[in-house]
Amino acid sequence: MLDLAIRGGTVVTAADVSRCDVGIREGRVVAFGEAVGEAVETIDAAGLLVLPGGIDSHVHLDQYSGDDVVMADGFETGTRSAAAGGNTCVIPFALQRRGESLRASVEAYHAKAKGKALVDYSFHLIVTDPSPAVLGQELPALVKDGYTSFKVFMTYDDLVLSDRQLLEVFDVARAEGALVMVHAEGYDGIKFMADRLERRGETAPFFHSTSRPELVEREATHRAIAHAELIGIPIMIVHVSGREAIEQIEWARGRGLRIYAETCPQYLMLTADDLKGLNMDMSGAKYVCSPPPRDQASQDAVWRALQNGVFQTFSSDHCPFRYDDPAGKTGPKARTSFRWVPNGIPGVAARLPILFSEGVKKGRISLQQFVALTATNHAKMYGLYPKKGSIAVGYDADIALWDPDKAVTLTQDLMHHGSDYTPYEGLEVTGWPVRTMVRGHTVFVDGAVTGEAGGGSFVARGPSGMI
Ligand code: DUC
Ligand code: ZN
Ligand code: ZN
Repeated sequence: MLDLAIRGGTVVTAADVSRCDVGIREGRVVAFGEAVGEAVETIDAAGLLVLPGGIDSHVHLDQYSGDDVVMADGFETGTRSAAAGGNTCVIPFALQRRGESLRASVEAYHAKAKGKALVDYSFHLIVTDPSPAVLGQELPALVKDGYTSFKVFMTYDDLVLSDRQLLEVFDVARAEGALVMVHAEGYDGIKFMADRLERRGETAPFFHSTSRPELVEREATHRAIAHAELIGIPIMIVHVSGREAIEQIEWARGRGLRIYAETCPQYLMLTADDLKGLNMDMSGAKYVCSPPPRDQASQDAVWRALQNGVFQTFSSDHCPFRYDDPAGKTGPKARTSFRWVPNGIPGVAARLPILFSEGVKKGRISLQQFVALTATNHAKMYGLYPKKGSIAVGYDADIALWDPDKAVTLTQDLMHHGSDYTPYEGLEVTGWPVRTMVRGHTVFVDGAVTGEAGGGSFVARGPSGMI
């Protein structure tokens, strides 16, 4: 006897679309076919799509962001928002602060998450202080413990690594079989531009985008690729914003290098003009993220790259701050210059509806590409496969039921997050997750969050399936 049967839906994986039932027992898929037999509970999925739950492999939750700044989501509200957006697993970051042991930072993030999450979660490491102990002992031990990916930054005073340090981290990743995610924006170019803009009195949030033009992203992307080639590892370039970085990635692929890439909803839906707000007022801060949104030509390039396989993953880069809050986007320091506006926007709940509506419904990508870009490839890239990321016998029953024709206007209320705004307010989408199930348990249904804090579990990850 099954615990649960999902009957009559259209099941989509990264490979196939089929009309069949899904049988679930003890949180896992155990049967898949025309008729899966008796079950204690049945969900009628007629007219619905049965998709692997979204895996968002790039979210920030409860992450230290400066002494006077507070991130708007911890693990409870952030994963509630994830569930409301059709996601069953998220991978946030454990940030090492300089001088801190990496192991201690991982333990600190576990403490933040304990008993809070509604969906399953894992951690990428952010390495900011690659000391001999971190490189020689901590990273190798943490990779063995299931933290098989780490992010490095090429910008930000508190996070930036030198080229030498990047090479050293890359070398450890090679030796340990870990995947490095790179934030590719050049530190000195940004600093130079920001100083010059401030001297000219150009301090409104809009100038955040001027201070980080595409070419600083292009230059850093090229440099990261060169370092990866020198060491002989694949890398993942995260949050790619536009055509200049895409050209570098395509160039590298043409040379036979395994350079992976991720993009995010903001690079499809927003442009630098959004940062102007109303007449260059502070409301532009709602759209300040890094890299910044670009222009129409770059949006077009991002769509093409999603279609032709340049991007493996589509993530939210959910990095939420409140707008009307002294600890958020409009704090006293942020009002003095774009330089101090916290970088990041919420998006974990909006990611899937945006790509479904703008991508699948508008005929730009197939349903199978949607599943690959939002779930399967995340699982393969970050070592969650073959446990998560698809619907198949033996996999966790992480499933989202979608009404492909439901028309919805995105509003703050629908996001269920801790931020006080969504950058996508008013966007009309077609297609909506009507039920989200984590290991067979419904955590969101018909607009209501039903999951409980602590229902989500930590998942130790294996090596990337892509290296
Ligand atoms: N990088 C991210 O990955 N997220 C938000 C801000 C940033 O710089
Ligand atoms: Zn980043
Ligand atoms: Zn991010």
